[in-house]
Amino acid sequence: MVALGVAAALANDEEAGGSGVASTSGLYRVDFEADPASSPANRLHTWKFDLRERDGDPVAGARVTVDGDMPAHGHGLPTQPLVRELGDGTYAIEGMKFQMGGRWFVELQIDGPEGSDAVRVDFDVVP
Ligand SMILES: [Cu+2]
Repeated sequence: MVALGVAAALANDEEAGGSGVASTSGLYRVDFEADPASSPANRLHTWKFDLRERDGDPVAGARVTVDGDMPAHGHGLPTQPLVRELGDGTYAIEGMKFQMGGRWFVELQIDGPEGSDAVRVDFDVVP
């Protein structure tokens, strides 16, 4: 029943249009405005996400750094994306670029009022 509950919660998130991911230690939750798997190949673009505490409160003033990698190819991102706080717990990641289609992961390192934690998303970029 627990597994079913988790599946139902994930399904609800997807229906709401969000792509919510809990951080590794559970301190934060990141809701990406657009599904990472919808990222374009070989084009500079911006990601936006909402950063929340475990209880759902928006997180202000977090310092977030971004790294990404294509494990099957042994290379990372061609850019060094920068995170900018937009307010109300919303942040933008500027300078995102995936130079080819295939399997990628992106990791956000979050330093905020609740402590340090990381969020990782694995997704396929369509060439
Ligand atoms: Cu590659």
